[in-house]
Amino acid sequence: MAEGVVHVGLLPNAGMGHLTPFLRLAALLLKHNCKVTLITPQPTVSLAESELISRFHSQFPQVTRIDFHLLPFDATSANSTDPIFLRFESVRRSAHSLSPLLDSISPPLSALVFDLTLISPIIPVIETLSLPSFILFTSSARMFSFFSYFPSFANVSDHNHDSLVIPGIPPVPRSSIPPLLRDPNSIFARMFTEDSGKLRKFNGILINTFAGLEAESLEALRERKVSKELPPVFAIGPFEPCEFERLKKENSTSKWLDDQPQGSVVFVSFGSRTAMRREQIREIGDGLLRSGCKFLWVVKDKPIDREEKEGLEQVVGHELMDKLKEKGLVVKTWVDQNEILGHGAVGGFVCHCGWNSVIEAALNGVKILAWPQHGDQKINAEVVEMGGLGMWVKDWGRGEKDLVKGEEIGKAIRQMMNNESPKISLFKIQEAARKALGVGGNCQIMFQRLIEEWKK
Ligand code: BUP
Repeated sequence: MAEGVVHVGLLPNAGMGHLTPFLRLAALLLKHNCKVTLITPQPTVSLAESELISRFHSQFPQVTRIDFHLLPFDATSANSTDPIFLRFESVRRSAHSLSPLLDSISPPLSALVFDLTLISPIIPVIETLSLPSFILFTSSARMFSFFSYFPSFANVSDHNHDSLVIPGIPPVPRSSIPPLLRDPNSIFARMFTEDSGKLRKFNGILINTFAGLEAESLEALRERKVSKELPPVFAIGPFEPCEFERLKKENSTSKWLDDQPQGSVVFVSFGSRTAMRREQIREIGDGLLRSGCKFLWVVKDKPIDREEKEGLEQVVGHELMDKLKEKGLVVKTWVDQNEILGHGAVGGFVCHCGWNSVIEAALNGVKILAWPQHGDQKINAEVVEMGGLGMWVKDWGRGEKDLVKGEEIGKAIRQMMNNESPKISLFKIQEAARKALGVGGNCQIMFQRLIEEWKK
């Protein structure tokens, strides 16, 4: 390796929402002339992950690929049926075996960037190897503030107030707290409790965000209002989607979109891990018809693509499906979301507020109707609403069993598509995103700072 070249190891955890930003970061590091080694837990949970990893390595053969084979894991001991959480737990329990693997990498790593779900188990590894280490936090800066301030909340379930106060940022309403935090035995709550007080052990935190969307949270973090003990936070976003993510032409939806009028289509997707109940799926179908808009709707019936067995007609229902076909495009396969959001025919996005999706909407200047489902999504939906990227009907999905009726869905979609929400300031956000990415923009500045640090 040429002298002074930085070698970065990237260690994502399971799920497209975690893998995708790591691969985008890898592409950015290559652009900045770094050497990259990608360490991926194997086997992957979903087909989408293994296909994306293959496409990534075909485009970037210079990236060293290391498969991290997980140790046997008894899932019955983990108190969850969610395949992604189970994989998080399995990777955590295998993490100690990373020491010899990382130690054998040649030339040695200048730094390791790892997933936020691996905080506690990675500490003994980086301490043994004296390896500079950085967390890639795959959610918003607001969610990071909540996570890092978490040790200061005595006990979330005992908290009587309507909201949790975090210094420097607007309070987080109780209703936005990830529901799994109320079950102290859940994998999610255990990770949160075990990990959130240990951030000072690392050299820095990387977040895929930008000041045009999250100025207040970033300032509070920079000025150490949230916590005095935090390592430096690098806002290195927005990450741009890359060429290796593109699907083959025959899987593209752009042919259908090309025939639709400018800004007329609402895109509906709830991300890679949210499978809705059949009843709710059918209400969404009804809502789309009532909205009077054209639509492109990605239906998911199972949390993991390998388990999707039934066809669209069975999931949505034959009669409804016939009506839907006249007005829109309904699919049950992986789509090129970024191509869709970048198409001029798309005028709005009914979105679960997975953080990658929020950033992609901001980059493409597409307004959001937020319909958060679980995890960090309500906190991200607050960012969408406060930042002027979209609107949020907060009553939806309050009780996890609540059914949102088609009539309400249709009405909210119409409101969003007709720009009836005065707070939306799309153009400003898209401009700020472009500025952050441009020459001399914040993204470049942050990368230069990081690379200088890694060269030390
Ligand atoms: Br579904 C789907 N095509 O069909 P998020 C998703 N995506 O390109 P999530 C597609 O997957 P977490 C599809 O563009 C985004 O980059 C989408 O990540 C892409 O949500 C990514 O938005 C999904 O963060 O993950 O999948 O719910 O729970 O980790 O937020």
